[in-house]
Amino acid sequence: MKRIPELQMVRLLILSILASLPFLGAVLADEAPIVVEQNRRFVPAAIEVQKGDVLEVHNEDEFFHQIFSRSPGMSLDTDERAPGSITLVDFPGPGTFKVQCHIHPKMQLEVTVVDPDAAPLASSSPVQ
Ligand SMILES: [Cu+2]
Repeated sequence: MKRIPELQMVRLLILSILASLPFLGAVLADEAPIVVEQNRRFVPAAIEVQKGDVLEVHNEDEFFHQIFSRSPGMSLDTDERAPGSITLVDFPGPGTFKVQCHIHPKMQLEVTVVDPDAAPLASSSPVQ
């Protein structure tokens, strides 16, 4: 009989963890930009991320992909990545970076890294 309250505590704990999952998912989704590999394409093919963001690349195909970049400042050249794998990609700073797959040369991803703290461009002020 002593075990019943403990069991209820465990159930309550599990329920409260489950209840917080949708919120947690929303927070994670908000913070991590995601590109998926689908039908030998990056979706989306172009994405804008903020400086310091880590891009998640999800292999949702049923075959292997690989990612590399020869853009200046980038050091990205992964092993072949199995279906279902998630790869995290860092960028060196603001700029535009091209990401490709050596298995499927037509796969192209363009990542634009912006610095939200950078001063606005002079051209955005009204012309007189
Ligand atoms: Cu590929």
